[in-house]
Amino acid sequence: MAGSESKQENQGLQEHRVFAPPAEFVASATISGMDAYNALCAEAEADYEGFWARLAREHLDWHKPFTQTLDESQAPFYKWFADGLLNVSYNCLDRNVLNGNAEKTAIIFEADDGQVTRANYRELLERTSKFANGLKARGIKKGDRVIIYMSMSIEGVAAMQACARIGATHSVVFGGFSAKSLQERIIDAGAVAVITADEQLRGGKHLPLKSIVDEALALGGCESVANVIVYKRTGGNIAFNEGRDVWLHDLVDGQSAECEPEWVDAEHPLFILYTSGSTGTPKGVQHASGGFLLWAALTMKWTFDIKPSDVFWCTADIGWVTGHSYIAYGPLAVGATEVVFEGVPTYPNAGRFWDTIAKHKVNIFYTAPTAIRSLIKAADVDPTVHPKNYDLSSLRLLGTVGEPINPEAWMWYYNNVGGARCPVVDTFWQTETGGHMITPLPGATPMVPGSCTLPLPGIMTAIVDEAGHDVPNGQGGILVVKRPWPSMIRTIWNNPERFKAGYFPDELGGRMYLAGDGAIRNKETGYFTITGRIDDVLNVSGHRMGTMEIESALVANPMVAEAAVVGRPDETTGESICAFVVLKQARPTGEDAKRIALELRNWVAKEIGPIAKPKEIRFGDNLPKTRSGKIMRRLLRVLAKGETITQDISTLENPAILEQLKDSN
Ligand code: 6R9
Repeated sequence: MAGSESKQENQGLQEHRVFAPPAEFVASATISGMDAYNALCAEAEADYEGFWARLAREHLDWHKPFTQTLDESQAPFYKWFADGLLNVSYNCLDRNVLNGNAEKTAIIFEADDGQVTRANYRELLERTSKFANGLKARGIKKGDRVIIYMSMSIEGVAAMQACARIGATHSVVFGGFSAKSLQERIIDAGAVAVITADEQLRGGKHLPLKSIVDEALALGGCESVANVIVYKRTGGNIAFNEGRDVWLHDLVDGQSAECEPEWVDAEHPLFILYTSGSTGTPKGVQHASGGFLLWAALTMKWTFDIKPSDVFWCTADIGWVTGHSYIAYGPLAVGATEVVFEGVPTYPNAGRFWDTIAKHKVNIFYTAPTAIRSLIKAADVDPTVHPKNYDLSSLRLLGTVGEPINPEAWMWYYNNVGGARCPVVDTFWQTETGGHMITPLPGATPMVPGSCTLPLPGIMTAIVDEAGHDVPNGQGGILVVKRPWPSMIRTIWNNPERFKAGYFPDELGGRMYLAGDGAIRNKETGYFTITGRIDDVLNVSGHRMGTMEIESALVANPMVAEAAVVGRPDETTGESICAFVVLKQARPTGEDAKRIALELRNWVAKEIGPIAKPKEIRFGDNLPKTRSGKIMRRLLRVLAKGETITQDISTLENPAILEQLKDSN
């Protein structure tokens, strides 16, 4: 199981280049040198609860202090700081205004077309408060769920903050998801409102949002939604359902710029974020207010070494967890200035990231390996968009997230973007973990390309075998976290059983958090290298997708009898989706096969969203199955890669099918 995809593992093991953090960086770092790191780890080891209690008191403002740090009585439904009262938006906004940072820029908004607008902390607080008062005026209150299906914008961040301010639990749905995906999330969350924009602008194109909301609501089952709040982004033509729909500018018009925060207990659900698992429909990962915010703020200081003068830029979308922790909450909780970017890395050309870094004098830049790989390619084709043509001297720290970074891409990023002067933090974490788990500290950890190095202080990661026993360094296994931590997933919305079975399986004793990734530690250094998912979750361009979800979407098409989806390594996107399909009609060939494949790809885009489109679809009369009827996905994975099958196929019912599925249409 773990380590079956051994390429990354080998890369991690064979990588001998070590990059010490630059001396000037170490000198001014929040965690300066390995001794400081080790001291924090020792503090956590010696008094785990005391360690977290100290940090929670130092880094968050509490309306009412907590008296109990960790409550394990309902494990694995852990509670942190449970009797403390706080408000997340107060900690992100009011706190900075009161600390003398009212006029400091909170957000530099870089629009798709390059236009720039700014909001300082005072303005962001006012906009959030008006938004919050507007929500209240529409009857939205503490505990309600609100779906946010928005373009990247100051309003998107304000929408999240406004929900937090009134104690409503938001669930942001990435703007690339289809009406059907949106509908499923609305229903599962039981949302009372949807916040959206008329359209979004990406790469010069107008993409619909509001009309997709209309479509989702029309699919049925969404009767709970009484309000659709629409931010006018483009002025595009949209339908308006008077009574239900309201423009954001009308909602906030006349509202007071002051809104007393709703003080919630630390365990109050701040948000639900849907993510893919190995089986079934996407699961609503539920996060708690206090623990999540603590870790978002603390990792800004530890991993990103954020300083008051820094301009921070995380290129993620607020529809993913990275955009929650490192756009909507973390940077604001520490009073930083951040860039919020609406566009895409390749518009107006593939130099957009580098140009934007130069334009806003970005100091800390955080992006995905898939973006780096595609920009390496683009710079090969068109040397004018190579980072060397841009003034990137403001950069002092680089980060990556979402998938393993191959050492070659790491080196390119380090040399060409960071000028061999900026540490690179390869941050391993998940929607469920709320923030970074295993990552270098830029002023302490010697870096090895392709390794996320060591866990953060207080994060008790380990590698175990399938019975939950520790494996020695140098031996691959299953990545687990042995103790609860404040920003961990609390439950799966509406499905505590799935939470327990999926993340705290009895096989591992029921108290270890199962990450779903394989990992290996280097024999000498103990450094972690993530070897990839051990379940049926794919990672395409850093987006998580379940093979089952895509299979279900394909099978929902009336032409399709059966489908199996596998991932295969892809130079740019990390993994890509390959689907093997059996139609109800005879197996198509030639032009027919091409036409139907295109139709099915578009079908999947409609069912789930364009990010789930298979890159390739192959048709067969059947699928390779065991005698008991199980599809042998491991064989399909080999075929998808274009390799020949060397494994044992004696249990295969119909070996002849392999020949048919071996080639692309
Ligand atoms: C934050 C985020 C989580 C999955 C995770 C793992 C992969 C993320 C990684 C990494 C290797 C890294 N992953 N960061 N693999 N190195 N630095 O991406 O959350 O969308 O939930 O994905 O992504 O497989 O399990 P999410």
